[in-house]
Amino acid sequence: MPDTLLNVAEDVVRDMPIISISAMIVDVPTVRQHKLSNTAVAAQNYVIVRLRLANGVEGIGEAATLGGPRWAEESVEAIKANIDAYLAPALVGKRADLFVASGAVMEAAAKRNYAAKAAIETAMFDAVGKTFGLPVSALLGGAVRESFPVLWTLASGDPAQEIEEAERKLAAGLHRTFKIKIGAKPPDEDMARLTLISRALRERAALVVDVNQAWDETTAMRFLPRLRDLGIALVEQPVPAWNIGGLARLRQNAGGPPLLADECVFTTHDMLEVARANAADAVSLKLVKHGGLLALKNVAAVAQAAGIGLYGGCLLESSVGAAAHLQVFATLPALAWGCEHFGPQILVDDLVVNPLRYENYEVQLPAGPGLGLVLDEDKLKHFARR
Ligand code: MUC
Ligand code: MG
Repeated sequence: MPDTLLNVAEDVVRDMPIISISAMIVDVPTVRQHKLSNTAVAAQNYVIVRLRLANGVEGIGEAATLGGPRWAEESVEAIKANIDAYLAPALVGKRADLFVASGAVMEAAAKRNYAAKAAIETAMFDAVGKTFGLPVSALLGGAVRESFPVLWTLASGDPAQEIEEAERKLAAGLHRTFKIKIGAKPPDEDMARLTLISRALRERAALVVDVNQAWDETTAMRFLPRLRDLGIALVEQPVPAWNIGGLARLRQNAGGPPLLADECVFTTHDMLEVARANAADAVSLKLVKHGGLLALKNVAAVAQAAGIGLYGGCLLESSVGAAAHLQVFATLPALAWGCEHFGPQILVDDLVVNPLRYENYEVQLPAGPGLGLVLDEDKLKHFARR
């Protein structure tokens, strides 16, 4: 037997235990207010996780929220509390490279808490990748793409501002697909807003909308054909997350654009239910919903088995969370609907010294070991909640 291989394995076992996990809350203002159907934000709140291995390497991860516990049930305060009191104590001393076993440890320590678990698992992958000099994508099966078509979301609610913002993005070669957040206002007002945006942009850009669960089935049945006539290419989560039957009926009978499942798919079980009901054309994949990089791949596999397209979703992450998504998106055999990781660009500043790069309507997969990022300690201090 080649001794050297055995020696390497012994080193790995010795070096891989997690010796500490810390969680800090940061609040980063956005360049403008971002309005969804059920909340509006002027700052993004994140928990940054720092996880240290016995070999001295530090891994980082991020849990994003949107408007406190309004988009999903986790707030940054709850995420930090549950990491500090339950998840970190359960994992300290365990080997960071045993990702599946660690997932089971976290599952036993806390139910759901998907954003918290995803941030910790991301930090484990980052630390192990840095230890071996490998990008996280290599640990997840290897990258099949190095850059991703990326959209920009229009969400001020003011169509004149939104058209001007989209024109700037188009002129800069940054984005040519725009997602418009609707559902905060009555549907007729949204249709008037979308008519202006569609008239101004539809010849030069693809348009999609996100209703964020705001309509009931009857309203959606009435307005989905209007969205099709306005040239909308995809409609995200028009009805409440619980109404998977309604989503299926709309997909079959409304004659509207293709439907994207978002808030109705957190777990593999949710994905299976949507697939069985033929309720969606595509699914939005997000670490905060699925609970980690491996779980995201599992949800993607269920979708793919059912012929449901994959879309790289976001929750307005900074470069830390966005890079984690790109590392796993890079390994998906198909990502038919592109991605929406424009988050770092809507923040007044980023948390790393080497932010994600955007060019030619795409966002680049960072190079280098782990996530490929280096935290900016000054910025972290500046945005840390006191
Ligand atoms: C969501 O529901 O998709 C992602 C982009 C954006 O503007 O809002 C988020 C959440
Ligand atoms: Mg959505």
